[in-house]
Amino acid sequence: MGIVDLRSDTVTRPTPGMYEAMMSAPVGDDVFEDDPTVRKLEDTTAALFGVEAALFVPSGTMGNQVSLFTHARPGDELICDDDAHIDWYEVGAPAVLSRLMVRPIPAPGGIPDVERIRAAIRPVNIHHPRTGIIAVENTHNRAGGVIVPLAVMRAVAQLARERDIRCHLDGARIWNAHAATGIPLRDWMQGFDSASVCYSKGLGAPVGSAVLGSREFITRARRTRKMFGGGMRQVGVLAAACLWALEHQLPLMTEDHKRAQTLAARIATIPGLHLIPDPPPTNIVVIDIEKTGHAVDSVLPELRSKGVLMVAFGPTRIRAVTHRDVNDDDIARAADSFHSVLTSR
Ligand code: TLP
Repeated sequence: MGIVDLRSDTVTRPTPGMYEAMMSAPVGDDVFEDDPTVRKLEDTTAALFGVEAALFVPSGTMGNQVSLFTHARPGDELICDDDAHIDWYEVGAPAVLSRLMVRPIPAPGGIPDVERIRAAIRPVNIHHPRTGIIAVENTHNRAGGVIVPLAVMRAVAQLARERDIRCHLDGARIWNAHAATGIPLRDWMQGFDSASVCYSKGLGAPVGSAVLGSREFITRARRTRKMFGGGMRQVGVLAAACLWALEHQLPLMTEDHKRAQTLAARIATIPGLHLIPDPPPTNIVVIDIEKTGHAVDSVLPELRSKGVLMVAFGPTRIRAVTHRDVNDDDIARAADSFHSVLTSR
C-alpha cells in the first residue's frame, strides 16, 4: 500500500503532461530576459491578476522576501498578523535580508482586523520607525486555509493607500480563494502593491512562484531577485510545468477542497477532536487534539506507521493538506487511520 502524504500541497509530483511540456519548452537565458517560456508564464500570470508585470522566482519565500526588500527601507516596520507565514516560517528573513522590524498583530481566525492595524501604524515622529508595509496572507495557512474576505482585503488596501504604506499579499494559495469563491484572481489583487503567488502548492507544479506588481516595481524586484541569488537561466523548463498547471490544474482545485471537507467530516466524530475551522474552507485541515487525551508527538508516528503522513502545527495541533496526488480512497484511508490511532489507548 502506498503512502498517503498529507504533509503539504507542496509534495505533488509532476504529471506526465507537465513532463511533456517541460521536454518541449523553448528556453533561453532568463537573466538576459530571453527565455520565451518564462516570459509567457509571467505575461499569463500578470494578465490573470490584472497587473502590469510578473517575475518568476524559485519559491514563495523568495517571492515574499524580494517584495519586502523592494518596497522597504532598512528600519521600516512590517505589519503582518501574528500567525503569518512571513513571521513564522521564513527564518527571520525580513530582519536578516531587509533589516525590517516585524510588528505582528492578532488576526482572530486568520482575518486581519483593520482597526488593530490602523492602531499599529506609527505616527510620523522622530522617535518611531516608519510603518513601511502591511502584509496579508490569503488563504491563511496557520488559520486552517481560511479565506480572507474580499471586503477585508479592500479595507486593508485602502487603509494602506490612505497612509502611504505599501500593501503586500502573500498569495501562496490565493488560487484556492479564487477556486472556492469564484471571485476572479484580479479582484483579490486589487489595491495591493505586490503579491507573491505559488505554482508549487495546490497548482501542483514542481517549482516556482511569481512576484506581481506594477512594471516599475517588477523592474526593481528583478534586481532584488538577482541580488538574492534567484536569477535563473534556462528556467523555461520549469515555467512550462507552471503554465501546464495554470491550464489544467486551476480548474480542478475545488476537488481538493471537497476532499478536505470529507476528511474533516469523517474525523470530526472522534470525541474531543476540534477542527480549525469546521468545516475547512479550502484544502487545509487543522486538527486540534488537545481534548482527545492524545499527544501530537505520539499520534504522528503512529499515523506514519499506517502509511499516513501529516505534520505538527503547534503543541496540540496537526495539519493535513489535500492536493492533486491524493484521491478519495486515500482520504478514506487517512480518516480510518486517524480513527484507529485516536480511539486506541
Ligand atoms: N508553506 C509551507 C511551509 O513553509 C509551512 C507549507 O507546507 O504550507 N506563504 C505561505 C502562506 C505558505 O504556506 C508558504 C509555504 C510560503 C509562503 C513559502 O513558500 P515556499 O515553500 O515555496 O518558500
